[in-house]
Amino acid sequence: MALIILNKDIETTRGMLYPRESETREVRALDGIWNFVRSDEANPTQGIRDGWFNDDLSKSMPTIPMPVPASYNDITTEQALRDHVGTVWYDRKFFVPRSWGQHQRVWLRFGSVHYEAFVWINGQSAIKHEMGHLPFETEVTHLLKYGAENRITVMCDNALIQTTVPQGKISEVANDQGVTIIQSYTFDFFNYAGIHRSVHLYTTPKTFIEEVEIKTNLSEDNSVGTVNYSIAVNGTAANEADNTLYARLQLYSREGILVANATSDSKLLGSLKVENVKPWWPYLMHPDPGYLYELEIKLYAAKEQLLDVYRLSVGLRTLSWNNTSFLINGKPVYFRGFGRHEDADVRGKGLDNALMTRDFNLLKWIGANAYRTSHYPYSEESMQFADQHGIMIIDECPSVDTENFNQVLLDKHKSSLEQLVHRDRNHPSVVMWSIANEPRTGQLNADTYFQFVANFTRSLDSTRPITAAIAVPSKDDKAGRHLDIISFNRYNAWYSNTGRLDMVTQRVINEATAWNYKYDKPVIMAEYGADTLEGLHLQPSYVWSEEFQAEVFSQHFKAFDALRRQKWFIGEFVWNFADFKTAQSYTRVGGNKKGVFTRARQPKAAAHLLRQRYFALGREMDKCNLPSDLFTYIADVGSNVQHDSSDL
Ligand code: BDP
Repeated sequence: MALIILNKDIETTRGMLYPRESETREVRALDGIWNFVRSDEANPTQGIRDGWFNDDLSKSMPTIPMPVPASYNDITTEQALRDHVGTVWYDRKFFVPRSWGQHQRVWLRFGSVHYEAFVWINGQSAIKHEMGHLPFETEVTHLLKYGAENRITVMCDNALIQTTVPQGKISEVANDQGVTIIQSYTFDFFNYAGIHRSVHLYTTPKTFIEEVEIKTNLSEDNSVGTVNYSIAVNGTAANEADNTLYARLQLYSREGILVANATSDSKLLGSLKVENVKPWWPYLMHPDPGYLYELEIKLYAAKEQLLDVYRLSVGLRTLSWNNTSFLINGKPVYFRGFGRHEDADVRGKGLDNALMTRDFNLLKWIGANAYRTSHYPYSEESMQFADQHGIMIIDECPSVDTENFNQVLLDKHKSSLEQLVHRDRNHPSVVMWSIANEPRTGQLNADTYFQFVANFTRSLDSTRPITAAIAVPSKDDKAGRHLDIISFNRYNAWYSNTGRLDMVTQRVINEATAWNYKYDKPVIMAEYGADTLEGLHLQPSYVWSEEFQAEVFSQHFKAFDALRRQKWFIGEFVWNFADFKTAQSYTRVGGNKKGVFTRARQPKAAAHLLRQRYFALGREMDKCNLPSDLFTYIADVGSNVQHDSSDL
């Protein structure tokens, strides 16, 4: 293990736009049922050596059907596939219209493949990408056959080692027949793998809008907004005659009214001014949260020649923070939300629009205004949803339980943040970057390591604060001084002092206070909770019961209310939104059951309690309306009815 870690430059990526149709672009999804092969664990590179990508996979090996997008693990009934370690293969055929072969370029884009992907088109290598949960793309214009059938082949490797993000370990262990390969990891969510999000083919003109970066601002009274833009172009026209390109930008309100426009010079950057602006507000902080404008960008070459059109949703808001508070549009924010997972029965971490929509409905039902994308970036589709509904996001990179800090790991960790910032920087819902979950920040080297990671993230985006969810005791931590906001995770009455409801409140107050005392920065409790088996009722409350979860929450609420009186305590996040699958362990009954909702997205008893609290907080702080069904009618007990123990 290297003792000295250097802040080296990494291979840079670029800002990636979500594939959208326009007058100048076409988009086609390659989602559907693909053919699939599980490699022999003992021979993971066989497919490469034998050239499985040169022809249909079915010519090399028997294939099975596999849905895309989805994790492959829970699709069949085979334990060998669920627990597979190493490579798997996918392929499918598709047609490309003849028209795509003329005067344009074609791109292949994956929303995410976990963990490493190797892609071939018609047997020729197209792209390789390492890192789950993040998109990647490449030009395939020269690899495609137009007006003809094509084949795409993907090899996916799920192996996590000490230099992947997140880290894992692979070992050979004796079993009853000989030896077997075991993947282990310290985090508890199941290492689902496969083609997790949509695969798109899309066209662009020869010279096109490749990157757009938006930064917004509001006047002090929130009445005038500014949209600062900068555009990067890719293409032949750009190389040959840079100085003849310009962009026309038009900003439309939600109602489709033009509210601002601008024409850039050849630098392709500038700003638009919006009078009487409608700022982007979080859910329940304003009667019209998640207000988005549409920015239409038209790229022109000399003589008014329209080259490309791209449209992007824009929310105008400001963020600011200091050592006691975090403000949006000048108003202090108190976060009330969840840590979550992308996880569901059968499809694992595969994108599912029905599930995503249900999850947002539940978030709104319960009165949450935020979540952290624990412990990796979530789908781009969910980021768009959060923009539209005013749900604030603490956007986390895939670094979990980071330890054994070394140079290769640092370079990849930085790359994961660069890819994340490049993907998500234009989302108004993203209000903070989380650079790690529960890193071992007491270890030697953690100080330098996190200084590099935090400063690198700041150099990519200085408009959002940086946090990390830390679980080492504050006295041992070496990373907090590099953060803007301190988040901590702690399981009082669960992992420590199990069952002791009388040992929660004061401990939470003490720990939050210690963090604030050490770093003089705002503090969030980013995880607390208790495993709860749906339907298990025990009175008096006992661990794993629905009663216990509700009481653990309630003991935390007392602490949060005491802490809220100190201005620097700015948020509470329950672990977890819903039950989720984990690796097999005797501490888990069918997975992690700390969900407020079951894995099927139905409320446990504590959900109703949490809902009353989150709306009560919204009422107190942001004067939001309360839903009419928040409190169940019980009895009309007159206001002067007195009760005491003699009633019993
Ligand atoms: C925390 C981790 C989270 C786990 C949780 C738990 O950050 O990923 O799921 O513990 O054990 O330490 O429930």
